[in-house]
Amino acid sequence: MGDLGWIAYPKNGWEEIGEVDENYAPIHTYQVCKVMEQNQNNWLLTSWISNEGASRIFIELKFTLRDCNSLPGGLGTCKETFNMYYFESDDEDGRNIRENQYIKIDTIAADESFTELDLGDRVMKLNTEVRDVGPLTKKGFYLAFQDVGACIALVSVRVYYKKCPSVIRNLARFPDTITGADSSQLLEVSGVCVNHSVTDEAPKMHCSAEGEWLVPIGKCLCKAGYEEKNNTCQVCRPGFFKASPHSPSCSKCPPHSYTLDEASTSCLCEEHYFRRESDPPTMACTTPSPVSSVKKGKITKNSISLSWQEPDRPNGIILEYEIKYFEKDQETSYTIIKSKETTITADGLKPGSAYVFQIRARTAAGYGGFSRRFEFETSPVLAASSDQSQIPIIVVSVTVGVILLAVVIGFLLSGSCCDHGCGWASSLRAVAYPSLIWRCGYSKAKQDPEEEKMHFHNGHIKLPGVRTYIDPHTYEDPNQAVHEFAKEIEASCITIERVIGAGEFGEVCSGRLKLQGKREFPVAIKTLKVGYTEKQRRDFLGEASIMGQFDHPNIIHLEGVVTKSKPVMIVTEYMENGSLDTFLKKNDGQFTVIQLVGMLRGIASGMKYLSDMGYVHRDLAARNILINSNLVCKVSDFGLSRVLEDDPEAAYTTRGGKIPIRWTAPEAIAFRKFTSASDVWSYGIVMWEVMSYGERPYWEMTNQDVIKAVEEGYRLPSPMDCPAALYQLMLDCWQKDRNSRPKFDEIVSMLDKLIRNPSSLKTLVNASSRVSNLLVEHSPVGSGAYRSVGEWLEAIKMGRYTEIFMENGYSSMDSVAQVTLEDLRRLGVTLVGHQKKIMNSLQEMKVQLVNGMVPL
Ligand code: ACK
Repeated sequence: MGDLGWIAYPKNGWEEIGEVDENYAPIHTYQVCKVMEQNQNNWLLTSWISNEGASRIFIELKFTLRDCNSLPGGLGTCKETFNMYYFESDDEDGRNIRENQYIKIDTIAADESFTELDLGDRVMKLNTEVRDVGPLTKKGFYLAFQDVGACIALVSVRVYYKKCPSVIRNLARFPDTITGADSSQLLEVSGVCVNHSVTDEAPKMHCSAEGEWLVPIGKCLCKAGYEEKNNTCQVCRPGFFKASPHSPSCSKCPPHSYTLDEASTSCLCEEHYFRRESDPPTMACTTPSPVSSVKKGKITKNSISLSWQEPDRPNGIILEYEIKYFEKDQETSYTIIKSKETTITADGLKPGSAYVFQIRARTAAGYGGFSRRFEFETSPVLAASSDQSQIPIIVVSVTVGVILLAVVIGFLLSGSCCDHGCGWASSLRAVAYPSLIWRCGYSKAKQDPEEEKMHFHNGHIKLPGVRTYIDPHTYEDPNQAVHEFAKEIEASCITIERVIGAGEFGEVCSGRLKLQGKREFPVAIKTLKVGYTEKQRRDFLGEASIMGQFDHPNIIHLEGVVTKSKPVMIVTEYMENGSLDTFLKKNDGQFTVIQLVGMLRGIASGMKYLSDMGYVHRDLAARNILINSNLVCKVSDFGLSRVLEDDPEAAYTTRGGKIPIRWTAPEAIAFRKFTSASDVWSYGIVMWEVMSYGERPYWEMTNQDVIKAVEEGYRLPSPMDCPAALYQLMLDCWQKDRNSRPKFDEIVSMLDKLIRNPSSLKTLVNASSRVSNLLVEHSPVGSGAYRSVGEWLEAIKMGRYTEIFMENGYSSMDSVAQVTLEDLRRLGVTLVGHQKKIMNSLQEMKVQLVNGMVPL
């Protein structure tokens, strides 16, 4: 409302004028209307506008423009356009710019111009035009509007740039990022791990020219002692712990352990409970098992020999035993002996006395409990002692000697034994590997058990269960991607039975796969024809690298690949009923609505999974859905650039890309904006295909006509006998604004609701609304079969209204097309029967017109 400081010259050109908008709110406008005068050149310069660091800026103009035809005699000099320019400058004193220094942005024309009648009605036909300028190299710029003799009111000029707003993704914070200068440029932005998180793989995302974040790469993980909640890392509460960043969440302390602290990375063992150093922190704390069976050995008058057995569950290697003994009833005075063996001799005892023994074991975790008490008595002193006891001593000495000898020999041999040992180990391995190769089953390049557990991605550890799709293109060596995501199958495990179709790269066959330890089962086998180029091989296997990353009941399951022998093959689960479009065509009208919705639900669920993984399919269509004998639908046909190359439906667009036009969202056709939202559009088309049993979307219309019709707001009509709720869902998927389309998870829940409540599917789209749905937004009625309004009204026996129509400005079929029921009432067509007749006829005419494009 204030003084904008804009400059108009010449002074009698553009004028600043107070106006009111359609709601009678005051607005300022700049107006010029020198339509009657020759040689107009009126300039309006804005003040300096800072570009705030953006290198591409957008200018949205709102203006009205007077229709030259509506000006009496003004046609000679009247113009219906004006020009917009800009001039870059680092500061505000670039005002004295010569006209020829300005750079032209565009000539601006109106989509809608207004006539006198509109003015009388105070209806402003506001035009909105957006232009963009870039790359900008200075700090700011001026805009200029040049009028050359039009009647314009400039109502608003909005100057803005686009940015990808600050966001947290995969626990990394990405800053506000101004989009690049080029309209197709993606800016790679590095993320910073949120508090208490650490880098797993350097997090990156791409800021598109549209201000959208695309293609997240890498991620952060909450560090040990913290877990992920709502995009933040929250501390583990006392009693909980998280040992490593790779553990998904805080876990309760294992049995017999505790922690009183927050952010614990492990729990302490309760008193008398232990954990070995090598035990993982997830393991419960335990006590070593007590020694139970103690037997007496030789007893003399001064000594007692004992032996016992190692406990059944020692909870680790027993390092030594502790033997406590004392004379019965003299517990306060006891002796402790430590022994690594399971035998001891307690000597120096009193003859004929009872002794109590208790034994406990020690492991790395500490001592276990003492055994129960064992009581033994020494021999009494005999009057005449014999020296028989010497004999056992000699026997024992000989035995010990033999054992010692054995130990020494063993020790001497042990140096070379190690070599033997390693030799044996490696030769054992050498034996094991060939046997692995020859056995039918999966062989992996890496057999290291660590690597079985850990998943390596580009040198970074990736835990199983991380659910982000990795583009095989990110691998320098595509073969690495295949072997990372697909298992290698021995060709000898596959029996090919029949050719069932032709793929782009070679035949598709059915057959059987027999893996070791598994029953033979049917599979589909895609083959790569001989004489392929390296690129074809890469593209062919690219599909396996993608498919191998998915694990979902509604995504076709990859069994593995054959790459070590020829032909190169991709082996997937077998889907008895083949592709969905063919199957539905073959079984036209054979299924209940619930069965069809069940199929749609499956597809939506598979797509939800893919979109959660960050995978955009780009070629979702019934022909790319496979269906098995249980009518379970699975999304298939994954590829890279290839996706659109091998689809016979894909056509070249003016920009050179190949796109399956009928299934593709307008923004993807127009500027290759493929997102999960464009997949949702395609999903809507698949819904339509399913509900019409494999009918071809838009029938025989040409691709060009489809693009045009969709752009003009036309949408496919409801399939016959289609539940209204499903058709509404299709229309939602076909919203022009991709952000207004439902997300796949919403589609799944919506279909689930319908399945749970089948009566909601009873309301069908009736025939008349089916037809009217062909017409959305600006339907171009007017060039129909009737040459005049009179002829039309006569034909439907409503000729009596001709005069009223003409008097009220409905003189052409074009204007008649806009007539509403309200208008009819206003015109005095009050009989309901007549209103119906006129409205129905109008509708029929529109349908006939549209029929040219979209036959019913
Ligand atoms: O309609 P269809 O019988 O189903 O013909 C095509 C053909 O191969 C070429 O793609 C069929 N097909 C592809 N993958 C599979 C599969 N996993 N199970 C069964 N048939 C398949 C598809």
